[in-house]
Amino acid sequence: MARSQAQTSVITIERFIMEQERLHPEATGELSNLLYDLCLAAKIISRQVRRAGLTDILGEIGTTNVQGEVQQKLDVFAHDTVRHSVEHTGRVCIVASEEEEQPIPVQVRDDRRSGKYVLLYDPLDGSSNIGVNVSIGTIFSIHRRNATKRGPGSLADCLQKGRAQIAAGYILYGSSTMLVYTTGQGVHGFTLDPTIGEFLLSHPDIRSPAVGQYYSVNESHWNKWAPGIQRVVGAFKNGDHGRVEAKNARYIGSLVADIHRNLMSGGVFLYPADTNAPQGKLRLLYEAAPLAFVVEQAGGAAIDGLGQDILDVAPTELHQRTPLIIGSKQDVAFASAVLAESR
Ligand code: AHM
Ligand code: MG
Repeated sequence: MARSQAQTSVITIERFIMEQERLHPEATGELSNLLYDLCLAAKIISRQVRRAGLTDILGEIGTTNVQGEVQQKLDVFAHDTVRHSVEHTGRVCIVASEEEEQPIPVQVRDDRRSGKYVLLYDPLDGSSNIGVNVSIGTIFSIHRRNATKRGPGSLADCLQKGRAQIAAGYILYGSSTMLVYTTGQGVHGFTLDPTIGEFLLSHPDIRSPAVGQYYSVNESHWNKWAPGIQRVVGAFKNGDHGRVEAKNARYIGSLVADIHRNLMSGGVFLYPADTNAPQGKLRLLYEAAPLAFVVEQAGGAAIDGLGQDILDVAPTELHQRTPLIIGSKQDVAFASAVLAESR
């Protein structure tokens, strides 16, 4: 009896989202439906990512496969899949993706019913890792439209502070496919069961350890960093007189995978500015802000190393870059203090 109950008492992501929505009597269900749309996109992208190693057999990118379909690059495929899964539903007024220079206003058939939400996403982050079978991810960020009221949204609707996000999350195509998201009430993780095609609640209420065991940074850039960053990374590596213990290093070079590992096990990830990339490499709206929302909701922190929390940075450009230090709260606080002393 107990055994069969355990086997059937799984919580699908649909049920979880619905139960969360019931906590908000004012909710219209539109955000829930948008999250369902993203789940569907995640499953489609996951299926395609799982076949990535077969492109040599089934057809090269740009060639026509046996079904007569042109093989798309996976990041373009992921961009289109997310876009197509949300643009006909009337729930979003504009989408913007790291793959596309300009935001894509969503035309609405009926002007009285214009989408309430703005979707920003990085369709396939770490795509240079696809060819070598290393984990990659999709990152998404949802805002309420705030600049326009009806019709398609505008660039100004996209340029909101991370603090205004109403939901954010990521999909990690790793040893299993996971979807991790927050709507501001903790962080919850779901694992895709490929046999039934459902995301099942596997990691409820994820909490980031206050002090991390790992530091994650591309140390090949050491000579291009400012002295303050060198002090911070040196302290994570060697310890700093009781202020911080020496940590172990882990760096995949695939942001979602690096952040996910550190979220689960405790750690700090850094992508600082350097002399070649004075604004840093990562994008504020598609990468830093959504991941900062997730990590803060799990009890961690995220800063730009220039004196601001990532969630308080006001974007001025769609593809704006930012330095990023993110992860376990005490480690980020230590980095912040050392950088302030070095300024
Ligand atoms: P991408 O958006 O072009 O995929 O680049 C972002 C990726 C992140 O996943 C990762 O954290 C970073 O680039 C790694 O950069 P580097 O190779 O300089 O360490
Ligand atoms: Mg990216």
